[in-house]
Amino acid sequence: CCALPSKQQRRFPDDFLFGTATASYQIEGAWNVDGKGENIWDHMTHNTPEVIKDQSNGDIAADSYTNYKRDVEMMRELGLDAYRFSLSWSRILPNGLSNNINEAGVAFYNNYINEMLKYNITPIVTLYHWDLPQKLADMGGFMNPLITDWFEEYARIAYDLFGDRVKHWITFNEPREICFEGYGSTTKAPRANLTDVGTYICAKNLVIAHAKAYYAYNNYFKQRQGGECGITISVNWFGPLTESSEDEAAAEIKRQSEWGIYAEPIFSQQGGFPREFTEKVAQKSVEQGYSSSRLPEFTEEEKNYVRGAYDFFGVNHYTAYLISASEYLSDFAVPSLNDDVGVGTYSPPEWPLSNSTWLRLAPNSIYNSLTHLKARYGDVKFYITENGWSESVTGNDEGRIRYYRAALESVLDSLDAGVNLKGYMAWSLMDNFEWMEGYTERFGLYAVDFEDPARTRTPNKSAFVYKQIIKTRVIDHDYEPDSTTMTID
Ligand code: GBH
Repeated sequence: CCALPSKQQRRFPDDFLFGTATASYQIEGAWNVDGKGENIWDHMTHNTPEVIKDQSNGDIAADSYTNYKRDVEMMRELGLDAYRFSLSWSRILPNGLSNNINEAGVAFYNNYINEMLKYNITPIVTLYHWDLPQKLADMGGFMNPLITDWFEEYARIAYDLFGDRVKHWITFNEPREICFEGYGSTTKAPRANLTDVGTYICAKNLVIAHAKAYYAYNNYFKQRQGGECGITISVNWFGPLTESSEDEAAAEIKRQSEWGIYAEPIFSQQGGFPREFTEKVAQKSVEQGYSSSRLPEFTEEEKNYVRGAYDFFGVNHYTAYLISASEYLSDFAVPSLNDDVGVGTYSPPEWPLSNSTWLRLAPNSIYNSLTHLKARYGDVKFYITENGWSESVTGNDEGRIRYYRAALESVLDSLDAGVNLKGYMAWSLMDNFEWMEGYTERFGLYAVDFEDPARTRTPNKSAFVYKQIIKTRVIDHDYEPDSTTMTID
């Protein structure tokens, strides 16, 4: 009788926001142009270039400061609903503090935002994606509790300047990378390597800074401006290597140490740091001769202030790891977060590897992460604020296409499971300065020619595939673009 559809194709909701994400230091360049102040990435790459794989820096990067209209043109070519980018704190406040607002920096962001709005592209703004004003680093950065006031003042200035047009605010990008990588080890600026307590002091100060910025928005701007404010946390999936209760417990403590110490204070009912992890650090600290735990406590007042300080949970998701209690081969510093946790991490070699050592295509990892977060924290509103794949090939980037299709199937599985997921941002719109990896790893839907003074951008095949998914709201695994020329539909 009737023609059945050849394939069961699931649709993304019409109001689901498809976007791409970038970060100021990774794309803008213009590091000392028009009054911008120095930040910790300018400082580190200029003073110790040897810490960056190719000795490069973000002085020019993709030069979005000059090319911002081309960036918006690419957003239009892709048919994006939204674009997530970050503000450079020291471009707006050159010394980090509120007394000196750099009008040229403000004008740049006004132009960028207005250009997006002209074409109905929704700006999603991150206040802090790792480029701390150097002056604030000189005063202790996230080790100094005053960071909570410095950040709140900066946030208020940003809401005041841009909040008439920006309705989605993200306070911090990836607390783990700020705290563990920047303060607890040496894998991000400022490379403080305070392995014993750096991560933990930063974690407490950061979640309080987030909460202050959240309440500043909620109490003084939200009614007039009508937007929302949340935080983005890196949530990779950490599952047990075997079904043993030891491995399950190991995976749980690993999750608590990776994202729980930032998510639990904000999103849980009870507030404060996660329980098992808190007990573990306390016990280790006693064994090591400390008279109190290396993990700071929250006062009851602080706990109550921070919990519930969100409108949404931004998730940066890339991959998964399998965790074991027994295969623990440690060359970790003692004391340190990894030593406190004391578990083994395993990456199955059969999971396809990207051009980054840490990034494999893991099955169902978005679904596993989001359903876990929903079970733990309740019916929170989520956005995936980053997800992407590095590849050495430009042009015919089949590995990236396979990754995005798999990821978006996992997004649909999450929606089917009732996760309140409102949008998805691909990392990244274009190739950019990949932190310690310099320009050796490429995540762009558009390739950037960093040898070319014009920083010409050229769409990879994945750009055409993503565009088709956004347009049709379905994933067609057989789709082949019939052209290599981009147009604006
Ligand atoms: C994101 O972090 C960042 O938000 C974004 O700026 C960045 O460009 C993107 O990832 C791609 O890397 O080299 O083994 O020490 C994702 C979390 C944490 C992943 C640090 C890479 C380094 C691991 N990142 N990690 S390793």
